[in-house]
Amino acid sequence: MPGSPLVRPTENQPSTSGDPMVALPASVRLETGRGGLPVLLVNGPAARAEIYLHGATVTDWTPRDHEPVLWVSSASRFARDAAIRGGVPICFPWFGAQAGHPESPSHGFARLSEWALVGAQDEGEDVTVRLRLTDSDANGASAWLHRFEAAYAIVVGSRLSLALTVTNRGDDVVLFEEALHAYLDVPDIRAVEVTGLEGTVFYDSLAGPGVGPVSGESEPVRFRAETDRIYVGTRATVTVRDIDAGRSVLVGKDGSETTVVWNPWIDKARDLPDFGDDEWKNMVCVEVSNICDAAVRLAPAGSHTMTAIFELAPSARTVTQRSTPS
Ligand code: TA6
Repeated sequence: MPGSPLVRPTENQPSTSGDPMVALPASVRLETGRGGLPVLLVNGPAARAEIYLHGATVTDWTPRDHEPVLWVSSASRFARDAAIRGGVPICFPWFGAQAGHPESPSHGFARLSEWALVGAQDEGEDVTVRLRLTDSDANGASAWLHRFEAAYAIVVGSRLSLALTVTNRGDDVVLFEEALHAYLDVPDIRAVEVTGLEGTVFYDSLAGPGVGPVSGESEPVRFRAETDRIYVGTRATVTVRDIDAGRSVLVGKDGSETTVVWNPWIDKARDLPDFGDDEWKNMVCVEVSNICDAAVRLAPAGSHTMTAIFELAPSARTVTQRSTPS
């Protein structure tokens, strides 16, 4: 794109395509963000977004005329040795603790690694940003001795689409878990209900390891205490409905068999150093994922794509509508 600013794919490594620089459209700027971390600021016709190369973490998605959809803790660290507490961190190649490796970082190394910027372009109302992580770039990949490439396509528009494609670059079969650990902003968790998982079997992570699955509930998920559930065998779109604010966020997906729902409530929020004590009221995590029995098995040269699609339900009131009493 003639005249487009050229930037280095990552701070410390040229891109493997041999093209040392990446052309950015006018809708995308590479800036120095919080903690001095490189951040992409996307300002498209239909929405704005903020994407840290650190962990390929999308920390803001705000459709035009609407409030931000993603939540970030005011106590989050922005540092190379920490995951960002909020937005959409990527859990890969394991979820939670790594089996047999208690010393390994929770939720894997992808959210702690510097992803390379591969490209960005305008496509009508949408802006697409492409990032990549390989075993040679990843921080702490020594805990997982497999050669891989993870490609991440972020489409910013009236919908936010996040597609994670993992390719096995090695000679052995690999097994991995993945989750797009999305933190959604809600005015009050006690007025939120999550629908789309009724009747779906789930593991209650608070029940501890080795406890079997719980049969599905007929009601929407409502929050009255710490909630940490892994819904299995579900491809359903989930709706996060805020009854008071009259806003619903739909979380659609593809290539995903599990959905995690999490709110830390009071005590866990207080225990987490990078989470404000009262912030449990204002977020809910809905995580498009492949974990537990749904871990992905890839043959050499095999690829798998998991996609999460976020959109506001048509009934969502715009900023102006919310400020004008009906
Ligand atoms: O996704 C839910 C969960 O696995 C919870 O168990 C809770 O630990 C949360 O993730 C946060 O994990 P983190 O490693 O980011 O503190």
